[in-house]
Amino acid sequence: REALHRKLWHNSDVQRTLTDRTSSSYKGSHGKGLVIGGSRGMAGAPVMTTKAAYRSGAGLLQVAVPYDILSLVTGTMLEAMFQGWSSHNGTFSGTVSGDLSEFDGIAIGPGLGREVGCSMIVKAVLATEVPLVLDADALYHLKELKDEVKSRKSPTILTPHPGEMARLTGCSIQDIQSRRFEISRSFAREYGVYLVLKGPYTIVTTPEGDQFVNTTGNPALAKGGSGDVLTGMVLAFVMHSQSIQEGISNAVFVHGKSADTLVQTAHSTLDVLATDVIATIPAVLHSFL
Ligand code: NPW
Ligand code: AMP
Ligand code: MG
Repeated sequence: REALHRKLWHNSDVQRTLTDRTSSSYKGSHGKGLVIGGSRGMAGAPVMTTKAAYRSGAGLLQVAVPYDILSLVTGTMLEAMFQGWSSHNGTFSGTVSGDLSEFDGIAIGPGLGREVGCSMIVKAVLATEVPLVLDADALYHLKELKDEVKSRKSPTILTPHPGEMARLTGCSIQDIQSRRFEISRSFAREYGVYLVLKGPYTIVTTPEGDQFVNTTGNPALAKGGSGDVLTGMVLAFVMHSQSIQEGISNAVFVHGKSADTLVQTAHSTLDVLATDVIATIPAVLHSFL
């Protein structure tokens, strides 16, 4: 029988693998990232993703949102560069139709919406040879893009919650919850992706089927926006880490540890906002670096 590699990811693993900047750093050496998402009514999601990515070490971030929310989101964050895109009848224009290979990483999905035009953007992004984080509505569009996922040569990271995992696999949510390790492993191997199955004890599975189980987090994270924050953290950590798995596991750990820190200090599990989690990333990182 094939040996199963399964490990808990602890504080000591983060301490061992998290690397600081060097004195010769410049903004381009820590990751030029692109966040694609947002739609009418879900303008906040890509902004939270981007803020979380900047708080997690990204060097330079661009955000691509539909033109109709561009003016709304531009004022929400001074450090990021915003770009617009539009999609009509299956074609799209704007940043996302240009050369995406200049980026060190792309995160797509938070607040993106489910319009057909958005699936064209997901398809275009899958075709670029850049590490990619697919979350939220990008996962919805993957239903029709399975071959494009399988044929990618750069790292592909999927961050589904159990509902999204059920949609991706055609299993019920109950099935997913009762066979989390097994379903994650067969999916990651079949599609050649890093699979982050979220929830308490989030499991990170590599394309080879190795599994790393997170040891932080609490029910304060069961609130709108938590996943959008995690997506930005995964993007940033992957861009500045030596190993994709270490980057993902560290992002998941710090995300959960931020929520743990909040409830151990000034909050209850009832009142934590996703933006509070972003604001607590610095304290957690400070404990390691
Ligand atoms: P139910 O019905 O709740 O019991 P979707 P989404 C299930 C954006 N956001 N365990 C759930 O079950 C996101 O970025 C924007 C078990 C339901 O069936 C996306 O673009 C925000 N089941 C978009 O909203 C803040 C679970 O999955 C289905 C589960 C839609 O994302 C909020 C729901 O999944 C939000 O992040 C669990 N742990 N979790 C903003 N401020 O702009 C979920 N389910 O249909 O993919 O919807 O996750 O809400
Ligand atoms: P999303 O559903 O996409 O917003 O993602 C929710 C995020 O919060 C994921 O990172 C989950 O692992 C985390 N989360 C949600 N509920 C809990 C919980 N009860 N305990 C620990 N983490 C949770
Ligand atoms: Mg989500």
